[in-house]
Amino acid sequence: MNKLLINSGVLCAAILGLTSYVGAAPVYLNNTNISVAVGSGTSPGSFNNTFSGGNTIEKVIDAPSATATEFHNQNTHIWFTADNIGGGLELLFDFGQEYDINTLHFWNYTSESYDVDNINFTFFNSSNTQVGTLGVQPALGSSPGILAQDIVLAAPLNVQFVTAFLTGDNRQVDFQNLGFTAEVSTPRPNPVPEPGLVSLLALGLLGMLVGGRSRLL
Ligand SMILES: [Ca+2]
Ligand SMILES: [Ca+2]
Repeated sequence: MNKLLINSGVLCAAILGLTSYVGAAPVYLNNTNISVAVGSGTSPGSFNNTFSGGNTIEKVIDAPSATATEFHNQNTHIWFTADNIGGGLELLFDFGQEYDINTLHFWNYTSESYDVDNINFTFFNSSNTQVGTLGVQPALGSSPGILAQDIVLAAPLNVQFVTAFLTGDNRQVDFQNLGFTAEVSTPRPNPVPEPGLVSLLALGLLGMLVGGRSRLL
């Protein structure tokens, strides 16, 4: 076989190896891959029947997908009533690793009398360094089947921990789920090619030069 052809093959293989590094696919984060807890920043108030019947705060992240429909009942929703205006519920999310958030999903209650009116988010990376904040005034939930409102975000990146403070203008905080679609963060800056690949590429280039010269001779 022609030496130039062989060396071109080696070169192509090396280039393919370098360019095969691609970002991870977006995933919906729920109770199968993240955790949620009630934060100590929660105001004095009542959880009403949120925890009755053995239910836990995991009800916040139990939607199977971002497009899931949820119906309002004692086993699906969270209902917190703050003692004072301005008081609210604090939730702490732990993603287990850093993600770049693409979309925020929120399944709100269906009427103004109990729905969530404002959410203040604070985002932190794996070192617990703050990487962003966001204020959201969510829409009312659809009825009777409650679908998520999707809020597309260009950032934040490299998020592992999220704090969300949810309030209602009338002290009521009632909703079904809070979710995120995100991609596992890639190391930044872009990773350096492995030494083996660099050597292979150099070898391919050298081979092409030698091969080209021998054809000229
Ligand atoms: Ca739920
Ligand atoms: Ca309201």
